[in-house]
Amino acid sequence: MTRHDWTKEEILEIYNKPMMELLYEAATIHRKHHDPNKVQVSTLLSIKTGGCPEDCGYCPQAARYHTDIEGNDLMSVSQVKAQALRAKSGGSSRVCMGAAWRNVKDGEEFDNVLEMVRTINKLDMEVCCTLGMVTENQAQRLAEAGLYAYNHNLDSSEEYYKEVISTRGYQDRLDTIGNVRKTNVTVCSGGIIGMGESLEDRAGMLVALATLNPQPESTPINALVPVEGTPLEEQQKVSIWEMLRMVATTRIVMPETQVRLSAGRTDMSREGQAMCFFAGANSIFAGDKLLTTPNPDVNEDMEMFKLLGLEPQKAFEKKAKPESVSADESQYKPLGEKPKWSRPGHKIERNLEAKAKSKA
Ligand code: SAM
Ligand code: DTB
Ligand code: SF4
Repeated sequence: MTRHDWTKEEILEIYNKPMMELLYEAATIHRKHHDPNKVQVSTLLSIKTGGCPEDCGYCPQAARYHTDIEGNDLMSVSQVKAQALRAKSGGSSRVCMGAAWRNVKDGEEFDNVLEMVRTINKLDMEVCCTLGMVTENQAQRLAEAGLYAYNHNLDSSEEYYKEVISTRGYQDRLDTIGNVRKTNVTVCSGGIIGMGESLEDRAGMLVALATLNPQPESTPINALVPVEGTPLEEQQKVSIWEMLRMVATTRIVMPETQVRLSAGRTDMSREGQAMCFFAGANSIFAGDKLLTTPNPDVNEDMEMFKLLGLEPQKAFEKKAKPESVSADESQYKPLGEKPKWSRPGHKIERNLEAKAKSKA
Protein backbone atom coordinates (compact mmCIF):
# COMPACT_ATOMS: atom_id res chain seq x y z
CA MET A 1 0.00 0.00 0.00
CA THR A 2 1.23 3.48 -0.81
CA ARG A 3 2.29 5.39 2.29
CA HIS A 4 1.92 9.13 2.56
CA ASP A 5 3.56 9.58 5.96
CA TRP A 6 7.25 9.16 5.11
CA THR A 7 9.71 10.98 7.33
CA LYS A 8 13.09 12.40 6.34
CA GLU A 9 14.84 9.99 8.73
CA GLU A 10 13.16 6.96 7.18
CA ILE A 11 14.00 8.11 3.67
CA LEU A 12 17.63 8.80 4.59
CA GLU A 13 17.88 5.34 6.07
CA ILE A 14 16.68 3.87 2.78
CA TYR A 15 18.99 6.10 0.70
CA ASN A 16 22.02 5.04 2.76
CA LYS A 17 21.38 1.29 2.75
CA PRO A 18 24.13 -0.95 1.41
CA MET A 19 23.78 -0.64 -2.38
CA MET A 20 22.83 -4.27 -3.05
CA GLU A 21 20.04 -4.19 -0.47
CA LEU A 22 18.77 -0.87 -1.78
CA LEU A 23 18.70 -2.12 -5.38
CA TYR A 24 17.07 -5.42 -4.45
CA GLU A 25 14.37 -3.72 -2.42
CA ALA A 26 13.67 -1.11 -5.10
CA ALA A 27 13.60 -3.70 -7.89
CA THR A 28 11.25 -5.89 -5.84
CA ILE A 29 8.81 -3.05 -5.32
CA HIS A 30 9.17 -2.01 -8.94
CA ARG A 31 8.06 -5.39 -10.31
CA LYS A 32 5.11 -5.52 -7.94
CA HIS A 33 3.69 -2.34 -9.42
CA HIS A 34 5.04 -2.12 -12.96
CA ASP A 35 6.09 -4.18 -15.93
CA PRO A 36 9.89 -4.18 -15.48
CA ASN A 37 10.44 -4.47 -19.24
CA LYS A 38 8.44 -1.41 -20.23
CA VAL A 39 9.82 2.10 -20.27
CA GLN A 40 7.81 5.15 -21.15
CA VAL A 41 9.44 7.33 -23.77
CA SER A 42 8.66 11.02 -23.74
CA THR A 43 9.94 13.67 -26.13
CA LEU A 44 10.66 17.17 -24.92
CA LEU A 45 9.80 20.09 -27.10
CA SER A 46 10.90 23.57 -26.15
CA ILE A 47 8.00 25.57 -27.56
CA LYS A 48 9.32 28.88 -26.19
CA THR A 49 13.00 29.11 -25.38
CA GLY A 50 14.99 31.53 -23.23
CA GLY A 51 14.36 35.03 -21.94
CA CYS A 52 12.72 33.84 -18.71
CA PRO A 53 12.36 36.44 -15.94
CA GLU A 54 13.01 33.92 -13.11
CA ASP A 55 16.38 33.40 -11.41
CA CYS A 56 16.51 29.56 -11.10
CA GLY A 57 20.24 29.07 -10.51
CA TYR A 58 20.45 25.95 -12.66
CA CYS A 59 18.61 27.22 -15.70
CA PRO A 60 20.24 28.31 -18.95
CA GLN A 61 16.96 29.92 -20.01
CA ALA A 62 16.91 32.61 -17.32
CA ALA A 63 17.36 35.96 -19.10
CA ARG A 64 19.65 37.30 -16.37
CA TYR A 65 22.35 34.68 -16.96
CA HIS A 66 24.50 34.93 -20.02
CA THR A 67 24.44 31.53 -21.63
CA ASP A 68 24.94 30.43 -25.23
CA ILE A 69 21.42 29.23 -25.86
CA GLU A 70 19.41 30.46 -28.78
CA GLY A 71 16.13 32.01 -27.64
CA ASN A 72 12.91 31.52 -29.62
CA ASP A 73 9.39 32.92 -29.54
CA LEU A 74 6.44 30.56 -29.23
CA MET A 75 6.47 27.88 -31.94
CA SER A 76 3.54 27.60 -34.32
CA VAL A 77 0.92 24.85 -34.01
CA SER A 78 2.04 23.34 -37.33
CA GLN A 79 5.69 23.22 -36.21
CA VAL A 80 4.61 21.47 -33.02
CA LYS A 81 2.51 18.97 -34.96
CA ALA A 82 5.45 18.13 -37.25
CA GLN A 83 7.73 17.59 -34.25
CA ALA A 84 5.15 15.46 -32.47
CA LEU A 85 4.76 13.21 -35.53
CA ARG A 86 8.54 12.86 -35.68
CA ALA A 87 8.62 11.93 -32.00
CA LYS A 88 5.85 9.37 -32.52
CA SER A 89 7.70 7.69 -35.37
CA GLY A 90 10.77 7.56 -33.13
CA GLY A 91 8.86 5.51 -30.54
CA SER A 92 7.65 8.25 -28.18
CA SER A 93 4.22 7.95 -26.63
CA ARG A 94 4.33 11.35 -24.94
CA VAL A 95 5.27 14.87 -25.93
CA CYS A 96 6.21 17.31 -23.18
CA MET A 97 6.05 20.94 -24.26
CA GLY A 98 8.17 23.31 -22.20
CA ALA A 99 8.01 27.09 -22.15
CA ALA A 100 10.47 29.43 -20.44
CA TRP A 101 7.71 31.27 -18.63
CA ARG A 102 7.34 32.22 -14.98
CA ASN A 103 3.63 31.55 -15.28
CA VAL A 104 0.90 31.15 -17.84
CA LYS A 105 -0.82 34.36 -18.94
CA ASP A 106 -4.28 34.23 -20.47
CA GLY A 107 -4.35 35.49 -24.04
CA GLU A 108 -3.32 34.61 -27.56
CA GLU A 109 -0.21 32.65 -26.63
CA PHE A 110 -2.07 30.47 -24.14
CA ASP A 111 -4.83 29.93 -26.74
CA ASN A 112 -2.14 28.69 -29.13
CA VAL A 113 -0.77 26.31 -26.50
CA LEU A 114 -4.30 24.96 -25.98
CA GLU A 115 -4.51 24.34 -29.73
CA MET A 116 -1.15 22.52 -29.61
CA VAL A 117 -2.53 20.30 -26.84
CA ARG A 118 -5.64 19.49 -28.92
CA THR A 119 -3.50 18.78 -31.97
CA ILE A 120 -1.13 16.34 -30.22
CA ASN A 121 -4.03 14.68 -28.47
CA LYS A 122 -5.56 13.90 -31.84
CA LEU A 123 -2.34 12.07 -32.77
CA ASP A 124 -3.13 9.60 -30.00
CA MET A 125 -0.17 10.64 -27.93
CA GLU A 126 -0.07 11.68 -24.28
CA VAL A 127 0.44 15.44 -24.02
CA CYS A 128 2.32 17.07 -21.18
CA CYS A 129 3.06 20.74 -20.61
CA THR A 130 5.52 22.55 -18.37
CA LEU A 131 4.70 26.24 -18.60
CA GLY A 132 5.48 27.53 -15.10
CA MET A 133 2.81 28.43 -12.57
CA VAL A 134 -0.86 27.91 -13.47
CA THR A 135 -4.10 28.96 -11.83
CA GLU A 136 -6.92 26.49 -11.28
CA ASN A 137 -8.82 28.00 -14.20
CA GLN A 138 -5.85 27.64 -16.55
CA ALA A 139 -5.29 24.06 -15.41
CA GLN A 140 -8.96 23.38 -16.13
CA ARG A 141 -8.69 24.85 -19.62
CA LEU A 142 -5.64 22.67 -20.29
CA ALA A 143 -7.61 19.67 -19.05
CA GLU A 144 -10.50 20.48 -21.39
CA ALA A 145 -8.06 20.69 -24.30
CA GLY A 146 -7.00 17.11 -23.50
CA LEU A 147 -3.81 17.60 -21.49
CA TYR A 148 -2.65 14.34 -19.96
CA ALA A 149 0.06 15.58 -17.55
CA TYR A 150 1.43 18.83 -16.17
CA ASN A 151 5.07 19.01 -15.11
CA HIS A 152 6.01 21.35 -12.28
CA ASN A 153 9.02 20.34 -10.25
CA LEU A 154 9.68 20.96 -6.58
CA ASP A 155 13.34 20.83 -7.62
CA SER A 156 14.80 20.39 -4.09
CA SER A 157 13.91 20.45 -0.41
CA GLU A 158 12.06 23.50 0.88
CA GLU A 159 15.23 24.60 2.71
CA TYR A 160 17.61 24.26 -0.24
CA TYR A 161 15.12 25.68 -2.75
CA LYS A 162 15.74 29.14 -1.24
CA GLU A 163 19.45 28.82 -2.03
CA VAL A 164 18.74 28.26 -5.71
CA ILE A 165 15.68 30.38 -6.58
CA SER A 166 14.57 33.66 -5.07
CA THR A 167 11.91 34.88 -7.49
CA ARG A 168 9.22 32.51 -6.20
CA GLY A 169 8.70 30.26 -3.24
CA TYR A 170 8.18 26.59 -2.52
CA GLN A 171 4.55 27.25 -1.62
CA ASP A 172 3.99 28.74 -5.10
CA ARG A 173 5.17 25.43 -6.54
CA LEU A 174 2.90 23.44 -4.25
CA ASP A 175 -0.02 25.71 -5.14
CA THR A 176 0.44 25.05 -8.86
CA ILE A 177 0.61 21.30 -8.21
CA GLY A 178 -2.57 21.67 -6.13
CA ASN A 179 -4.30 23.55 -8.97
CA VAL A 180 -3.43 20.79 -11.43
CA ARG A 181 -4.62 18.17 -8.95
CA LYS A 182 -8.10 19.74 -8.91
CA THR A 183 -8.49 18.73 -12.58
CA ASN A 184 -8.20 15.35 -14.26
CA VAL A 185 -4.70 16.17 -15.51
CA THR A 186 -2.02 13.93 -13.97
CA VAL A 187 0.78 15.49 -11.93
CA CYS A 188 4.43 15.19 -12.95
CA SER A 189 6.78 16.57 -10.30
CA GLY A 190 10.34 15.82 -9.30
CA GLY A 191 13.61 17.61 -9.03
CA ILE A 192 17.33 17.93 -9.58
CA ILE A 193 20.29 16.44 -7.76
CA GLY A 194 23.81 17.78 -7.94
CA MET A 195 23.09 21.43 -7.12
CA GLY A 196 25.22 21.32 -3.96
CA GLU A 197 22.37 20.07 -1.77
CA SER A 198 22.94 17.70 1.16
CA LEU A 199 21.56 14.18 1.39
CA GLU A 200 19.04 15.59 3.90
CA ASP A 201 17.83 17.92 1.15
CA ARG A 202 17.40 15.03 -1.27
CA ALA A 203 15.41 13.20 1.38
CA GLY A 204 13.49 16.40 2.13
CA MET A 205 12.44 16.70 -1.51
CA LEU A 206 11.25 13.10 -1.51
CA VAL A 207 9.28 13.70 1.71
CA ALA A 208 7.56 16.65 0.03
CA LEU A 209 6.69 14.56 -3.04
CA ALA A 210 5.80 11.30 -1.32
CA THR A 211 3.53 12.93 1.27
CA LEU A 212 1.38 14.47 -1.44
CA ASN A 213 -1.85 12.54 -1.52
CA PRO A 214 -2.21 11.27 -4.19
CA GLN A 215 1.48 11.09 -5.02
CA PRO A 216 2.54 12.48 -8.43
CA GLU A 217 1.84 10.07 -11.29
CA SER A 218 5.33 10.77 -12.59
CA THR A 219 8.54 12.04 -11.05
CA PRO A 220 11.51 13.18 -13.09
CA ILE A 221 14.90 12.79 -11.45
CA ASN A 222 17.29 15.18 -13.15
CA ALA A 223 21.04 15.27 -12.65
CA LEU A 224 22.11 18.89 -12.89
CA VAL A 225 23.49 19.78 -16.30
CA PRO A 226 25.92 22.54 -15.31
CA VAL A 227 25.65 25.20 -18.01
CA GLU A 228 28.27 27.88 -18.52
CA GLY A 229 26.94 31.27 -17.52
CA THR A 230 24.58 29.97 -14.81
CA PRO A 231 25.44 30.30 -11.10
CA LEU A 232 25.77 26.51 -10.90
CA GLU A 233 28.15 26.25 -13.85
CA GLU A 234 31.00 24.92 -11.71
CA GLN A 235 29.02 22.30 -9.89
CA GLN A 236 30.57 18.84 -10.06
CA LYS A 237 28.52 16.30 -11.96
CA VAL A 238 26.74 13.68 -9.85
CA SER A 239 28.07 10.16 -9.98
CA ILE A 240 26.04 7.22 -11.24
CA TRP A 241 25.95 5.91 -7.66
CA GLU A 242 24.12 8.99 -6.45
CA MET A 243 21.67 8.78 -9.33
CA LEU A 244 21.07 5.10 -8.60
CA ARG A 245 20.45 5.76 -4.91
CA MET A 246 18.04 8.58 -5.74
CA VAL A 247 16.13 6.54 -8.32
CA ALA A 248 15.91 3.50 -6.03
CA THR A 249 14.78 5.56 -3.04
CA THR A 250 12.17 7.35 -5.14
CA ARG A 251 10.86 3.99 -6.36
CA ILE A 252 10.59 2.65 -2.79
CA VAL A 253 8.71 5.64 -1.37
CA MET A 254 6.57 6.18 -4.50
CA PRO A 255 5.79 2.66 -5.68
CA GLU A 256 3.12 3.55 -8.26
CA THR A 257 4.81 6.59 -9.77
CA GLN A 258 6.58 6.53 -13.12
CA VAL A 259 10.14 7.49 -12.23
CA ARG A 260 11.81 9.33 -15.08
CA LEU A 261 15.53 9.23 -15.72
CA SER A 262 15.71 12.80 -16.95
CA ALA A 263 18.53 15.30 -17.49
CA GLY A 264 22.06 13.94 -17.24
CA ARG A 265 21.77 10.76 -19.32
CA THR A 266 24.52 11.85 -21.74
CA ASP A 267 26.98 11.33 -18.89
CA MET A 268 25.66 7.88 -18.02
CA SER A 269 26.92 4.63 -19.53
CA ARG A 270 24.46 2.03 -20.79
CA GLU A 271 25.38 -0.12 -17.81
CA GLY A 272 24.59 2.77 -15.48
CA GLN A 273 21.23 3.39 -17.14
CA ALA A 274 20.46 -0.35 -17.06
CA MET A 275 21.05 -0.31 -13.30
CA CYS A 276 18.68 2.65 -12.99
CA PHE A 277 15.96 0.76 -14.91
CA PHE A 278 16.56 -2.20 -12.63
CA ALA A 279 16.23 0.09 -9.61
CA GLY A 280 12.84 1.35 -10.77
CA ALA A 281 13.30 4.05 -13.39
CA ASN A 282 10.63 3.43 -16.04
CA SER A 283 10.62 6.51 -18.15
CA ILE A 284 13.11 8.58 -20.14
CA PHE A 285 13.21 11.75 -22.15
CA ALA A 286 14.14 10.88 -25.73
CA GLY A 287 15.42 13.04 -28.55
CA ASP A 288 18.85 14.52 -29.11
CA LYS A 289 17.92 17.63 -27.12
CA LEU A 290 16.26 18.11 -23.75
CA LEU A 291 15.06 21.73 -23.75
CA THR A 292 18.35 23.41 -24.58
CA THR A 293 21.04 20.86 -23.63
CA PRO A 294 22.07 17.60 -25.34
CA ASN A 295 20.44 14.24 -24.75
CA PRO A 296 21.37 10.81 -26.18
CA ASP A 297 20.45 10.13 -29.79
CA VAL A 298 17.08 8.33 -30.29
CA ASN A 299 18.69 5.54 -32.31
CA GLU A 300 21.24 4.91 -29.55
CA ASP A 301 18.41 4.75 -27.02
CA MET A 302 16.51 2.26 -29.18
CA GLU A 303 19.66 0.16 -29.48
CA MET A 304 19.96 0.21 -25.70
CA PHE A 305 16.30 -0.87 -25.40
CA LYS A 306 16.98 -3.77 -27.77
CA LEU A 307 20.06 -4.79 -25.85
CA LEU A 308 18.14 -4.78 -22.57
CA GLY A 309 14.93 -6.27 -23.96
CA LEU A 310 13.03 -3.13 -23.00
CA GLU A 311 9.90 -2.06 -24.83
CA PRO A 312 8.59 1.48 -25.16
CA GLN A 313 5.31 1.83 -23.28
CA LYS A 314 2.27 2.58 -25.43
CA ALA A 315 0.35 5.80 -24.95
CA PHE A 316 -2.29 5.66 -22.21
CA GLU A 317 -1.04 2.22 -21.12
CA LYS A 318 -0.50 2.86 -17.47
CA LYS A 319 0.77 0.41 -14.90
CA ALA A 320 0.69 -2.59 -17.20
CA LYS A 321 1.58 -5.74 -15.30
CA PRO A 322 2.74 -8.74 -17.31
CA GLU A 323 1.39 -12.20 -16.56
CA SER A 324 4.90 -13.39 -15.71
CA VAL A 325 4.94 -11.08 -12.71
CA SER A 326 2.91 -13.10 -10.26
CA ALA A 327 0.99 -11.42 -7.50
CA ASP A 328 2.33 -14.03 -5.09
CA GLU A 329 3.88 -11.96 -2.31
CA SER A 330 6.35 -14.73 -1.50
CA GLN A 331 8.24 -13.98 -4.73
CA TYR A 332 8.91 -10.52 -3.42
CA LYS A 333 9.90 -11.16 0.15
CA PRO A 334 10.69 -7.96 2.02
CA LEU A 335 14.29 -7.60 3.12
CA GLY A 336 15.03 -8.99 6.57
CA GLU A 337 12.52 -11.82 6.22
CA LYS A 338 13.90 -15.32 5.78
CA PRO A 339 13.52 -16.78 2.29
CA LYS A 340 10.49 -19.03 1.84
CA TRP A 341 12.58 -22.21 1.65
CA SER A 342 14.24 -21.65 5.01
CA ARG A 343 10.99 -21.21 6.92
CA PRO A 344 9.96 -24.07 9.27
CA GLY A 345 7.87 -26.73 7.57
CA HIS A 346 9.07 -26.05 4.01
CA LYS A 347 10.14 -29.08 1.96
CA ILE A 348 13.78 -27.99 1.66
CA GLU A 349 13.94 -27.15 5.34
CA ARG A 350 12.49 -30.61 6.22
CA ASN A 351 15.09 -32.28 3.97
CA LEU A 352 17.88 -30.36 5.65
CA GLU A 353 16.57 -31.34 9.07
CA ALA A 354 16.33 -35.01 8.04
CA LYS A 355 19.88 -34.95 6.70
CA ALA A 356 21.19 -33.38 9.90
CA LYS A 357 19.38 -36.05 11.97
CA SER A 358 20.72 -38.97 9.89
CA LYS A 359 24.25 -37.61 10.32
CA ALA A 360 23.89 -37.32 14.10
N1 SAM B 1 9.57 27.35 -16.86
C1 SAM B 1 8.91 26.22 -16.40
C2 SAM B 1 9.22 25.88 -14.94
O1 SAM B 1 10.23 26.32 -14.43
O2 SAM B 1 8.41 25.18 -14.34
C3 SAM B 1 9.15 24.98 -17.23
C4 SAM B 1 10.52 24.67 -17.80
S1 SAM B 1 11.82 24.33 -16.62
C5 SAM B 1 13.21 24.37 -17.67
C6 SAM B 1 11.53 22.65 -16.16
C7 SAM B 1 12.51 21.98 -15.24
O3 SAM B 1 13.72 21.69 -15.93
C8 SAM B 1 12.98 22.71 -14.01
O4 SAM B 1 12.04 22.70 -12.98
C9 SAM B 1 14.22 21.89 -13.63
O5 SAM B 1 13.87 20.84 -12.77
C10 SAM B 1 14.70 21.34 -14.98
N2 SAM B 1 15.99 21.94 -15.36
C11 SAM B 1 16.21 23.16 -15.85
N3 SAM B 1 17.51 23.38 -16.08
C12 SAM B 1 18.16 22.26 -15.71
C13 SAM B 1 19.52 21.86 -15.70
N4 SAM B 1 20.49 22.68 -16.08
N5 SAM B 1 19.84 20.62 -15.28
C14 SAM B 1 18.85 19.76 -14.88
N6 SAM B 1 17.54 20.11 -14.87
C15 SAM B 1 17.19 21.33 -15.27
C1 DTB C 1 12.18 17.85 -16.11
O1 DTB C 1 12.12 17.50 -14.92
N1 DTB C 1 13.30 17.82 -16.83
C2 DTB C 1 13.06 18.32 -18.15
C3 DTB C 1 11.51 18.53 -18.16
N2 DTB C 1 11.14 18.23 -16.82
C4 DTB C 1 10.95 19.78 -18.63
C5 DTB C 1 13.86 19.49 -18.49
C6 DTB C 1 15.35 19.25 -18.31
C7 DTB C 1 16.05 20.48 -18.78
C8 DTB C 1 17.55 20.35 -18.76
C9 DTB C 1 18.20 21.60 -19.19
C10 DTB C 1 17.89 22.04 -20.57
O2 DTB C 1 17.97 21.26 -21.53
O3 DTB C 1 17.60 23.25 -20.75
FE1 SF4 D 1 12.38 30.08 -16.13
FE2 SF4 D 1 11.62 27.56 -15.75
FE3 SF4 D 1 14.19 28.18 -16.28
FE4 SF4 D 1 13.17 28.84 -13.92
S1 SF4 D 1 13.42 26.76 -14.72
S2 SF4 D 1 14.41 30.16 -15.23
S3 SF4 D 1 11.07 29.34 -14.48
S4 SF4 D 1 12.47 28.44 -17.63
